[in-house]
Amino acid sequence: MSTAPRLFSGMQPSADSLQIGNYIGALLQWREMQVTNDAIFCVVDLHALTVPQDPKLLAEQTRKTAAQYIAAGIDPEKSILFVQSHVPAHSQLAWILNTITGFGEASRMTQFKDKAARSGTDSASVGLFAYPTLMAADILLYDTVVVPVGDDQKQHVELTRDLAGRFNSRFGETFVVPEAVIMKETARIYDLQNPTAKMSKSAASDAGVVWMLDEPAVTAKKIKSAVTDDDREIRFDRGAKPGVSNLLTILSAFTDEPVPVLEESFVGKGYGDLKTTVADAVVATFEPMRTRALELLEDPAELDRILGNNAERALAIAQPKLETVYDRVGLLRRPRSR
Ligand code: ATP
Ligand code: LTN
Repeated sequence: MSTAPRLFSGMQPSADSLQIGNYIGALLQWREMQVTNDAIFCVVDLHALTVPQDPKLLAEQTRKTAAQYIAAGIDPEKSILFVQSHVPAHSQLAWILNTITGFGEASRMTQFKDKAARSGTDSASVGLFAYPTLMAADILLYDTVVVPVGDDQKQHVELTRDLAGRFNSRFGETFVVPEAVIMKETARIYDLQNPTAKMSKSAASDAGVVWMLDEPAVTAKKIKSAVTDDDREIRFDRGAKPGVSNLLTILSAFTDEPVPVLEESFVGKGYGDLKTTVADAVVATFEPMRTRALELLEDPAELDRILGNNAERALAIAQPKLETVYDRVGLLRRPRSR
């Protein structure tokens, strides 16, 4: 038995490729945290269904997302890396949690309010409304202690903590109350063409999005076309110089050099030098990852074997927890036929 703290995190398979923000804001940190934690990483395909997806694409996007986790250094032997829908206990526990979640409480979730406002509240689904209780199920099934997420998910982890406490006091000690570990704000990456908007997998235009699976020449071209400003100074100033600041953040993440050291090294140099340096650093890291991901995708049977084994490992933890929950709330156990 491992005594390292249990960690759980996930990402939606909402595109073919992950973007540089997913890498810097999530994968890079997951890779470091898997060393000292008993980590579980999930491709949350059920969550992706909360907004319309193309059924012809979703399964492939799920495979591709898993391949990119591995290519970026998530170790499916040490950590558990699995697909959410392969472990039915997630939907089953989510239902139970729905029954102890207040309608008003769920209505206060800002991600729901934002996403519903974007699609028009009437066309938002009940699934989108219940997104946070499915996320709570993901976390609580595994006795998770540590939940690394971006700032935007903090409210969902707070809800998860409230639900765990509520369940425990109504039905007896069952769940571990988890802690959010908020990823560094300095790891937030912005769109290269619109450097005040967060870079996102589902951006309307992909001109300012750097994909892990882009060909190196495309990546370099996008970075060299990044929007900057009319000034000439290479200095971090998020308000006055969002484009240059974004490039410095990216370079800092890929080289492990603090931003002030980078600023110093660019004294007397121009934006062209900065962009070339960033493009080289990103390509040097992403090219081998892209190659590895494509290799994994060329052998779907091997990838499926990995995902199948890992789903079994997840199931072995989740199923007994679900059974305890069913007992605690008073569901009749299914008689086993002999
Ligand atoms: P979507 O557009 O489908 O919402 P997304 O690219 O915004 O996708 P998510 O799937 O919501 O990404 O998030 C996955 C992880 O990547 C989260 O941990 C999130 O904090 C991180 N992440 C996403 N975009 C960025 C970004 N621009 N900068 C830093 N981290 C990011
Ligand atoms: N909602 C998260 C993805 C997610 C998650 C989780 C993160 C689903 N289930 C459990 C941590 C723990 C997101 O959009 N980044």
